[in-house]
Amino acid sequence: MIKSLLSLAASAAIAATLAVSLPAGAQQNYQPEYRLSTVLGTAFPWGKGGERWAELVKEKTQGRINIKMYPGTSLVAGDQTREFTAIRQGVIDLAVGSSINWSPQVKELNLFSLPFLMPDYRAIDALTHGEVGKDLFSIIEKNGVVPLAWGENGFREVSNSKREIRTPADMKGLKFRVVGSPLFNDTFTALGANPTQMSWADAQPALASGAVDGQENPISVFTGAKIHAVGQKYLTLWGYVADPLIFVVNRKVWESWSKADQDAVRAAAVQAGSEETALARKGLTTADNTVYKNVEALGVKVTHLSPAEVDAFRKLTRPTYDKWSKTIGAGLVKKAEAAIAARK
Ligand code: X2X
Repeated sequence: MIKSLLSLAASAAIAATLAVSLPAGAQQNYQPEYRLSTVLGTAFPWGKGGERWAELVKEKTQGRINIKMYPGTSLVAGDQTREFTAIRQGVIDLAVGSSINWSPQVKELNLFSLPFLMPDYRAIDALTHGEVGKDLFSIIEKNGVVPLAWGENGFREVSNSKREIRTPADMKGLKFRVVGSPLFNDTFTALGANPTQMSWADAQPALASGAVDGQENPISVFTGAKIHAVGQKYLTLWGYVADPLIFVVNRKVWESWSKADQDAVRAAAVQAGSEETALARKGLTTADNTVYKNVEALGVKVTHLSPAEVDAFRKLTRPTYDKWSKTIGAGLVKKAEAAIAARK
């Protein structure tokens, strides 16, 4: 009797110690670690954004939520077009992902890949920070994933190893690595080029070996991955599409957190997203164009197109725009066009 009372007291003491050693407010169903997926690591604004989100979450939840980042989409073996499904299924707990990589599952996200829809940064902001952004978040939510904030990969510029691109004719026959949304195949085919889809993990060796002649990515990716060093000597600034990044959480994980912690994770995502966007745009504006200068200093020929030159590309890709508008939804595309026309 005394013995069992003693052991009862002992286990109560152990329980009390355990409760004390848990951080304030932590619930038993919190995991010791949450897995955050990104494509790019900390050599790029994208990975820095993920790292910053994790850091801010830790701070704002007093360590209750501990996030580890897995760049290289390593949680899905580099297959970035499977990332969204993995978040939905809980293989991934959180992600900072590109609209392009998730568009095979969320077809409305193809909006940002419509060629020449967004002429400048204000146009991107008019979409992501307006009604269109809200609509897209509710679509993502309906797909079983909780969206919290926007970030940015950037305007995607075209590079290659063969020759300067000034007109669509210059692209004829060139082999380009394109990302995993079929819309990109259509766009490059319409321009007379030879597109081939592959993951970012496969793209780098393909560029290095010359299996492909060119690629398209934001300049921060071009410089971060140092692809000038594998012969990408020509870079044309045509700004034909831009991909925002979206900060999201798996729904079950989200629902396992207290309201206060949900608010903290959301506030951290908004802050990390806006810092990341600023970083992605740094040096790429008329006020500060140091990035272009730095790329030229690497021996890359940087070609700026005039509005008339851009029009030639726009004209040839218009049928692709129209075809994909139907897939995205004519109503959403109209709303986006109106928001861009009215941008401040
Ligand atoms: O694969 C790409 O080109 C990248 C890194 O930009 C994306 O993940 C969309």
